[in-house]
Amino acid sequence: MGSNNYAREFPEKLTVTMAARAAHVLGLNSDGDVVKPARGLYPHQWSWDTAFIAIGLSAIDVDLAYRNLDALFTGQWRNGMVPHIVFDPDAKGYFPGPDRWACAEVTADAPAAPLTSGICQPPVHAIAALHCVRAAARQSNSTASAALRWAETFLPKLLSWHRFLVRERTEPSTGLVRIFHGWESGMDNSPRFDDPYSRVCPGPSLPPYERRDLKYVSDAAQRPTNQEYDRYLWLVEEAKQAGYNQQVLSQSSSFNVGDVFFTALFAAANDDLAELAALAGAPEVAEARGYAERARAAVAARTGPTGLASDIDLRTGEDLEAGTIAGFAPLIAGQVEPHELDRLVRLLKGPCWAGHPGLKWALPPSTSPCSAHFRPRSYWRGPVWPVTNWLLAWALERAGADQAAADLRRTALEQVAVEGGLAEYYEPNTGEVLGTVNHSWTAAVVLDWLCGGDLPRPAT
Ligand code: 9WN
Repeated sequence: MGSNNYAREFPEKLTVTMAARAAHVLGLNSDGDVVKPARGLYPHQWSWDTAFIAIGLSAIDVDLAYRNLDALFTGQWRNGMVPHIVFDPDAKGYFPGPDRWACAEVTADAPAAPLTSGICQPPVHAIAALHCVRAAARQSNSTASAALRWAETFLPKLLSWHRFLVRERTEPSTGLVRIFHGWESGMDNSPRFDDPYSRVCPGPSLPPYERRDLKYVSDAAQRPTNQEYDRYLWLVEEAKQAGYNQQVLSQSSSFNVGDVFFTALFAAANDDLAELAALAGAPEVAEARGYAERARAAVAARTGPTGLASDIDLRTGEDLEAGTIAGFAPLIAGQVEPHELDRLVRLLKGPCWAGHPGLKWALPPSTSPCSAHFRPRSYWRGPVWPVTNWLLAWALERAGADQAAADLRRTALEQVAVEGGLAEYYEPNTGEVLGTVNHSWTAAVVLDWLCGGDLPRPAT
């Protein structure tokens, strides 16, 4: 599914300025070919960031997009897991770094080089790969054939990653992908995880540590709290203790959540994997379709009467209803019935989400402003994230809700244009830029919105 090209709806000067700025930010955050999420705060390669970065890069340099995906997968584990961070040995200053994870010391599954973290993030890489291949196909015959050659080399790595998630992470009774750390969701301190985290009790053996993230944000309230960090670090100790063995962790981890948003992205990624396999003439089309169907069914089973889905705490069986953007998992998972789509669009535009009267921009915050958990400045507890706007708009367009997708993208672009910066996240009531101001995935989604997709069609 190609994105619409919003360049045709913005004044040319603004489009050129924003696109140039977005490309500049990606350059600013690059070390050689590898685009990191942000200088200072995130100086290594992150897993799902890399997929969005590739999507943005595909509009301007598709070979560079492939190289970023390939670089990430040099850190792929022998069991297929794509780690959430691939460390750059020359970049210092992020905590927890490779010493704290100690993956290669603890398990033969982890590569000795490059060093990596020991958990994963949402599997959006097949979505990015297909996006790149389609972008290349629109550019020229030679880029189209080069794209197929690249896809043939990338496909086995994607398959091994998806098979890991099926074999090691799919919880049999719910069919949901389980996560052992809030970082795996990509929505670290979302109130989705408050209850499960309340049961993570750091022991006295938690080694001392110094947070580095607070050096890079102007206000600590925009980041997770120290108590949350203790729990994050404790889970790293538990994972090491289990030798990063997934079966052991499924019994021992004090955080064990069936994540509906992760599972929904897995469904969508398998649809795209099936399409990539078909394009490359590979035999795994039916396998990927089967994974997609099962993941979609698991999300559907967690969808309540409101139309939104909820996570489950697999340790206690508790439903985790927190009014977060992850509730839109059924939209992300795809193949929603027309009446469900209507309802999801109404909810998304309605007074508890993008239509809330207190919001500066009609964009869905990470937590509903109607929820008691809503905190407008605190990371995944309320701010608006351009990257989730991209995902929702992409899913709406894929479902055929073109107008809703167009409205969301246009407003998201306007927000970035007016508020300035290519921020990691935005305060929903005031529009203030929060987190890092030159964030790669924000730059990448802006580039895709402005320059990706089909070229503008002449008016008829
Ligand atoms: C921990 C890089 C990453 C994103 C996550 C986001 C944040 C890291 C952190 O930054 O997490 O992985 O240190 O806060 O929550 O989604 O991938 O941009």
